[in-house]
Amino acid sequence: MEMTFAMIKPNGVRSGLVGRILERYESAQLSVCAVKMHQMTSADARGFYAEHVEKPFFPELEEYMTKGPSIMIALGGENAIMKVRAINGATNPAKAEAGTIRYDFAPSMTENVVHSSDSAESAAREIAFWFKKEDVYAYDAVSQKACCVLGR
Ligand code: FUP
Repeated sequence: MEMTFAMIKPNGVRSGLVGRILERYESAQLSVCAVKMHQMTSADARGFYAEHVEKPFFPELEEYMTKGPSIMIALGGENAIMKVRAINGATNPAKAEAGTIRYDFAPSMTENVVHSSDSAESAAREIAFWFKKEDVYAYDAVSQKACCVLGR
């Protein structure tokens, strides 16, 4: 059982895709373990995308990510990290497989609608970046699929 971080980016929220995107994750036996809506500041974007700050595409990415609220989500379940990457599709929607979120909804590489962690290390960093520990519910506590987990 593992946890990953996913985000519905500003154009996904603005286009009314929140319900449809969450449905895809939940239909894949993933549980929402934490969720919040938040509009990134420039400081947020620089921290969250620290590895990209010096890249040529960063100014455009920063503008996009700060222009409206996103939905931040921690998702738990079996193989959660790779499952969500597969459901989202390739970073560049032109290369995304049919039936993925980016194939269906993303207009461009910059405005690619969703994010998800690419490794266990990224997942841990990204969940901690957006959520306080006590606001992330254990997968088992949410899904009730394992016994003996009470509260958080
Ligand atoms: P991903 O792992 O799919 O979130 O993608 P990356 O971490 O490589 O990139 C983060 C975001 O930067 C992407 F969602 C879109 C943007 N990006 C570009 O706009 N151009 C690039 O060449 C690479 C990434």
